[in-house]
Amino acid sequence: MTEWNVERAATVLAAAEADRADRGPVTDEWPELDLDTAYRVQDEILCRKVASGEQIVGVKLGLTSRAKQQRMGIDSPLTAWLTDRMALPAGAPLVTGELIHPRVEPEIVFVLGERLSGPGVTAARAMEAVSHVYAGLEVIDSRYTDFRFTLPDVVADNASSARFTVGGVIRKPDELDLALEACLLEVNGEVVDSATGAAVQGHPAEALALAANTLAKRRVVLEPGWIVLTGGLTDAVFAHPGSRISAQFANLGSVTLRCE
Ligand code: OOG
Ligand code: MG
Repeated sequence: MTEWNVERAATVLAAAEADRADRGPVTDEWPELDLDTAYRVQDEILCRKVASGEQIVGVKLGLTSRAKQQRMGIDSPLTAWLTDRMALPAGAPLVTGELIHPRVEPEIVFVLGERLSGPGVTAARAMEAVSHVYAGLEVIDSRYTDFRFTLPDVVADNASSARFTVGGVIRKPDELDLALEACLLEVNGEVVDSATGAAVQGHPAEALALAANTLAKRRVVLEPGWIVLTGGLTDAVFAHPGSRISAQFANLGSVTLRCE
């Protein structure tokens, strides 16, 4: 039997992504996989992506809202990497055939104007580092069958990251009360879910502070220009070919993905 290690887990998960072939949780075969090692798998997958020409554009938080935590059965937030390969330009379709079983979720997205480094970052300090706020849709595509995973599994799998897109309205952070920012999630013009920014850790700035503080333990500093996805406000919906998924925000405008 081959022994499990960081390299092997990275190879297996990268292959699942490249081949669009879902698989069982890594922890089924490697039950000793702990959280620190899972983050090393995540970093190893990132290193391989960077070596193949992708660029880091920021980070995402996952499992920051109760809606997401309850659906996935995991109650602790996590962080993962975003690369330029994942960014869908405005108006570009979501090509579902490139992915395994994509789901889409509405998120509040920050762009940093300054470096932000933990520990000790408060929500207020985090907001000072934000230059812009956008409406976003994240496309998640777990490499695990039926999105069934434990916390170390999903961390190793770069938190199911696949694609993301942001809306056309850019707001300054001090123009808005993001806790009260309302969002409707629509599929083919019908509202299927709704939330306010408070769904994400009470305020999306809390999620950003959490990212800065937990990434500090891995010696990662959030850099100016980085995008930060603060986590799904609602549960995610399946991206079926032919469907149109949009998030309508009260002040951040709307963002739509046409699924092919
Ligand atoms: C894990 C990724 C979670 C979020 O915004 O909560 C996430 C998953 O649900 O597959 O991106
Ligand atoms: Mg997300």
